[in-house]
Amino acid sequence: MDFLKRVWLLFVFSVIFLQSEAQLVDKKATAETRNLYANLQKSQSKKLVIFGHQDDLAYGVGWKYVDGKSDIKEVTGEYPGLYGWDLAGLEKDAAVNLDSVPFAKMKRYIKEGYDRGGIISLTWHLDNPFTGKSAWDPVKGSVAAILPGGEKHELYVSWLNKVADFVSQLKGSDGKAVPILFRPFHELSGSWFWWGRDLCSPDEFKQLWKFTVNHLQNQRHIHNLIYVYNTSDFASPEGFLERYPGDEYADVLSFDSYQYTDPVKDTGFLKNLDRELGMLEQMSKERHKLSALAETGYEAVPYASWWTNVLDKALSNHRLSYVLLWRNAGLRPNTTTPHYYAPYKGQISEADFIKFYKQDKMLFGNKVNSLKLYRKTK
Ligand code: BMA
Repeated sequence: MDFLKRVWLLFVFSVIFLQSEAQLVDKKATAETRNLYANLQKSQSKKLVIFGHQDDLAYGVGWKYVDGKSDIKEVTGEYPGLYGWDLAGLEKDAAVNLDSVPFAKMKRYIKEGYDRGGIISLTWHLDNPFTGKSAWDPVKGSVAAILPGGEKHELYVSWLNKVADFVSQLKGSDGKAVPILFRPFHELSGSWFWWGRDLCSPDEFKQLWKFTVNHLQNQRHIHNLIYVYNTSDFASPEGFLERYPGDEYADVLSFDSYQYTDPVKDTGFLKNLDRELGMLEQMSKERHKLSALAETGYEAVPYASWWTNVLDKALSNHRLSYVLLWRNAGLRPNTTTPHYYAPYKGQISEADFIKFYKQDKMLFGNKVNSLKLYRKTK
């Protein structure tokens, strides 16, 4: 082989190699964060799916703040593989988040989850800095007001700094910064939160996202975050990507989708979820990103075989790194119907959930622990 041919082949191989290597948004990410991302790319490519649950260790149906307790553990014998938490309230220096979880306890639960080898994800239903009301205050102009030069920009920066402080305090027993799947401005294609689709332009949204990432990384030197882009239900790749800030600003592509109708009479949810997961898989593959179903569920799971007859039927056709079920709040103040998305001991879908859990491809706490996600693997 002559010299030029060798140089050419070397060039071609390095291009292929570089493209197949998954790159994080944060080029200074900690070793544990990089390892987690690389290991999740591997488990996703093997069609393994990690099971997650919001607020799992804090409370469940009929109980609150009992050390070691978890509805998922009571039903399956194992903790979930991923634990979701929400930061809303931090911005106003509250001691508890919007669902009454004390931040001091949350820090401890995050440490416990990480020490067990599990994954942590964080959302932030932050108040509207423009109006001072809740996240569910869809007022046009709110995003514009917090961009650089906007009248509430400094206020937003001061809130973001509180998130940076919190996140930098999350350490495992090994003293390492706990890697976090950070999913800010979630369900961005809906219009129920102030950062939603009808309330700002795609360009304003992208500016907000980029500012947030750059500030955390470059001003606050936070290097344990994996950035999760998240829409609500979507009809096309174009719709999903309308507000996508670009491959250099997102590590995970995800969406949220809930069942609202009776699945026995209406198969719409299953068909739609299957279709969305297909589009997501394709978009993630093209960009070497992770995909996730970042929130799902059927409130109070009134259909006994929902897990195998609905959720699993959609999941099993696709590659995705994790699925997270929303919180088991039980009865909320001033309501008559219980609010929960995962079974508890005695719930009607318990037996079916156990079947779902027993599948090789579903990863709960023990299997996730054995994957050693924070270590470098070959
Ligand atoms: C919603 C409900 C609310 C909760 C909010 C943020 O879906 O669960 O009760 O306050 O999420 O966690």
